[in-house]
Amino acid sequence: MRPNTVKERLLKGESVVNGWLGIPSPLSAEIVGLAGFDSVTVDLQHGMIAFDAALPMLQALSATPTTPLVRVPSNNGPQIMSLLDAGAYGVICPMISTPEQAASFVSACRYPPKGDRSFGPSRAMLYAGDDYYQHANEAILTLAMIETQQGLDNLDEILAVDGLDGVFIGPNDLSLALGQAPSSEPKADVVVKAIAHILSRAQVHGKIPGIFCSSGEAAAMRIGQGFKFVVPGNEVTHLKQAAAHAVATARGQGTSATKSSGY
Ligand code: 3PY
Ligand code: MG
Repeated sequence: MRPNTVKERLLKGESVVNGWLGIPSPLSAEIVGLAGFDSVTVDLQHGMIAFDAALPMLQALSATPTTPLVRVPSNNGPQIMSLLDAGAYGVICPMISTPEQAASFVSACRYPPKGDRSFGPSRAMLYAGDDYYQHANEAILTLAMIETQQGLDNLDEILAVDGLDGVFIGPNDLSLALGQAPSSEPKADVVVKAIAHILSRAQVHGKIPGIFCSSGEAAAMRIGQGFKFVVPGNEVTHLKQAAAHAVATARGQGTSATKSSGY
């Protein structure tokens, strides 16, 4: 099977930088896939992307050196399995609030006896190779999003779920859950403390700590704190910022640094 180099590096304790796609375009996927990211996530939750658009994006990512991941819209087994069949090498699942939800998510990503994933990896085998089935259970990366109060309350039990590789913080939803305005770079004490708590509990459990960020600077800061899977904003933000900067520069108005929630 084509190795999942991102999962291998994460398991060795290395940090990886992940790109994020919200525009339903194989061309965008190819451009971002060639930009140097270790992995790239096709976002079917908040990106404008459904399965029919995600499939050619995963194909476009295959033409690049990056590892293809997806964020699913919800903890829905059949949907998770379809995206794995389409060749995703890892799944980020939003709004995981209980260990039962985490276990059900992991189960959808693992063939029996480890889970209840149904067999039919038609495109995954084209990308991965004919021995996909023998290695998929170990190779597929599973990241549960912690972004609810209940997820925080049940953090240790979620982190103890067998087969879950790591947790991924959604700072916008986490801020909302803690009574604050959504932000990819939260400053409120209660959110800053919650993020530090999730990081340290993930480290104690030996699970990968990941977090969504809004910029390269913010992602570098998170790596400095100990996060291993970081997202320096999505391509929508990058396009918006580069376009606004080009217009402002053309008009001699200097840089217009736009504040962004990361989307
Ligand atoms: C959040 O910030 O809530 C996210 O889900 C980021 O992707
Ligand atoms: Mg979220």
